[in-house]
Amino acid sequence: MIRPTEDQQYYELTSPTALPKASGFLWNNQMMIHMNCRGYAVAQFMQPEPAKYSYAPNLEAKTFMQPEQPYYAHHPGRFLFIKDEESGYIFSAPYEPTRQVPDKFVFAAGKHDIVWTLGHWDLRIQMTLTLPRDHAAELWSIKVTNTGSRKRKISLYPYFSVGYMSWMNQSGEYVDELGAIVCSAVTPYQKVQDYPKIKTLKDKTYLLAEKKPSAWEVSQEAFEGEGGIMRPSALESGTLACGDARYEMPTAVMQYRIQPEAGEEQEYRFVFGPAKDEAEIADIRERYFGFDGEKGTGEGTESGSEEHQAYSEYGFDAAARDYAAYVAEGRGSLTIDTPDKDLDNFVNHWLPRQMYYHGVTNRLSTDPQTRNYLQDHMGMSYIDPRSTRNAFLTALSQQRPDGSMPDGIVLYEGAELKYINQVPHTDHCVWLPVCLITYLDETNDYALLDEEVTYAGGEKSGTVFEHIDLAVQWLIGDRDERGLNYINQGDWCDPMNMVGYKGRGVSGWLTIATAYSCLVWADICERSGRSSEAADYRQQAEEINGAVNRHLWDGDWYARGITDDGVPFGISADEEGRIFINPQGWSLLSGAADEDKKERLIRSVAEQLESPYGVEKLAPSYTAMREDVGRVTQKHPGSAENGAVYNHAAAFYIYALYAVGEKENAYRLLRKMLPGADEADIRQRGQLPVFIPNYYRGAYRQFPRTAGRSSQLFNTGTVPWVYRCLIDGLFGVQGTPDGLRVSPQLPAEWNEVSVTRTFRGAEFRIAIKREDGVSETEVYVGGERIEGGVIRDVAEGGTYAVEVKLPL
Ligand code: CEZ
Repeated sequence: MIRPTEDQQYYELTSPTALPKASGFLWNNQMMIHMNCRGYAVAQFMQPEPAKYSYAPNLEAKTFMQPEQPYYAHHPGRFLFIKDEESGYIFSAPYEPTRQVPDKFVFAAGKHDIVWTLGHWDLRIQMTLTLPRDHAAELWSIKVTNTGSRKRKISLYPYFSVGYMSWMNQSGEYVDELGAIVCSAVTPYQKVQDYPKIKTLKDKTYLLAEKKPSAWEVSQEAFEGEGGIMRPSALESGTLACGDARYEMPTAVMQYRIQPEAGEEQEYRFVFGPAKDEAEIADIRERYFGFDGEKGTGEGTESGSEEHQAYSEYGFDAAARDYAAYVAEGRGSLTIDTPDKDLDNFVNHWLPRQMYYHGVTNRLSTDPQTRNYLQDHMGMSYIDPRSTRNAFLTALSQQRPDGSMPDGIVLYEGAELKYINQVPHTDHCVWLPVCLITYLDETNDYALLDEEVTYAGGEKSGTVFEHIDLAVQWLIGDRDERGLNYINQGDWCDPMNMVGYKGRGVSGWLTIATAYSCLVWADICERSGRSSEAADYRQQAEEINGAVNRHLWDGDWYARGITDDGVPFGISADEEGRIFINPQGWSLLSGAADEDKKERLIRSVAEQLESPYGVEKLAPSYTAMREDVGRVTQKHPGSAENGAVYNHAAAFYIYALYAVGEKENAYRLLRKMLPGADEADIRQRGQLPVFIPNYYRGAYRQFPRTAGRSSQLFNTGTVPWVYRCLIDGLFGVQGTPDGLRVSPQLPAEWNEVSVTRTFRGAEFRIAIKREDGVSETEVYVGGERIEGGVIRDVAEGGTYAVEVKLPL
């Protein structure tokens, strides 16, 4: 049902119905497209605010990317209707909207393209989607082969949904000179002040065809007629009516009537996307198809001269190759070969790709949440550390002079803080030291600390060191008389908005995270020659940990917080929301939990939060609003922050387990982030292992039927943390100021592993093996034992053969 291809470049799904929501995604720095296996699509592009060019069939709400979005009959999609002219039989590729199950179906989610291969009615259909590197457009190739033994008479109808573009103005027509269907709209607005922005928007949606079609239809209603989208009436007649749309909902459908001989293959190529005006569409035509529509006349294969054809292949194919190169630039710094092939595949191919997506697109937001921005760029430390460096400088230039961080980082002039960024959260400063350490581990670029940056407002300025120092001081200072951090309207858990909105409630997790921030910052101080500051911060962490243990330890685990009214929650006395994952894992990092507490809380987590799909964020999930906790309790039980296996939080916990050497627990939970290996698990999650979703449904003990179901949302802070779990924990190949520290924490079931780690311009080929007679980890380079396991003086361009021996 699902399998990676041999070259590991694709994950294939061989049924359109087994995992109906399975999907892949592609992006470039202007856009993102989420492609479902059945042909549905969600695409957005940045101008610079996110916008659409293929819309829902009704007025759509603008929001950030949401989990578990439903598909429906008229959902935006990219389809090919096929009609056998002799029998009248109609089906569609890849599967929707007609839902005829083909004899053969392969959906291949790739790194730089998405490919469907179908066999049905003696026809082989291959649809391939890729993107250009540098602008918002979809590049489609559709190949149709007559696999039967006789000549056929068929019609092909590529159908690209345009949808409800605007209530002010929408229309569409076929423009012969462009060889394109061009749909036009005016983005709705009302304020005169908005006009200067509105007039610059790309309000056209075009479907540009390399080969001139025999006919077309641009009115959605005319196309569907009484048959509806599953059996459009317009397909009944010999040719489409060549209609237009005049303040009618547009669509983009073309028709190619062809008569392929036995064995003959025909290829059709299209560009679909947004444009400002027809001149831009003409440019795009020139760029990909290399000749204008006028010369490209003639039907089907006769279109264009040989010469033009060759040129056009170059433009289109070169763009596809260029995009493949772009995606390949996002390779990570770790290649593994372990007994667990599914993990290898994910880590070597898909995990760095998902991190790269975050680092390049900022989740298609012009004001990413501060914590997301910092964590997404933490991931970029492993891919393109220069961009991490720039991200830190950008974020710090928006820090307030009192040390606090804003709720979002504005990436474009004039962009505004939207959605959740208008709600005050108190955790943003935590992520400065916590994410910076990864960048420093990778690069050793401690010189960054000396860069001078102004604060918001532009009056005050200070070094990066001073900025972050002030941020840590701000966290330390934002505590109550008990020494616990105020939560205001949220912390990492952004819908936890009513614990402390009256100004008194505190966050247990945030207090623990403040202690951990102090420890991390102390390490950075130490390594940059500031030993006395380091000692102070360690002292500070100890003091905060003391407060944590005094006020938040509940006997077997830590409480999540104390409300405005002084009520502790996330404790054994609570019927719902009795235990939360975040305080537990972070207390291992901050050192609050001693041996005894560590054992107790790990046991409690395993008993109350662990499910077959990973560790849940809280349990039991709230089934009713708790007005002293907030909006999080109103989310459906088992969804999102209300007790899902929220992978971001699960990754923190796994990271913490590695930090304290709990390698078996850590690996077991890490493995649960991926679907499989058995078929029942794959069906239950409903997702291909080409990304980690932001959550799998939780509330396993309350609602087992839905537990495990993937949110299908690939925007998540999980991925850089999983990478850190692998680098710092499982494979133990973490950077230090002196070099590369090699200290793997393999699960007992693994005897042999090999790892290639690129690090500071060098390559380390590391062979790890369990051996008889070995009592502790032994690291060798060129046959020589390395004391302490730190390989020093890493030479740029060097290759190191490393041997690691582990006890049996
Ligand atoms: O957003 C994420 C945030 O982007 O939720 C995380 C938080 O740490 C991330 O920064 C945990 O709360 O407003 C809402 O209710 C949203 O649902 C967000 O909580 C959530 C989105 O689901 C992510 O797309």
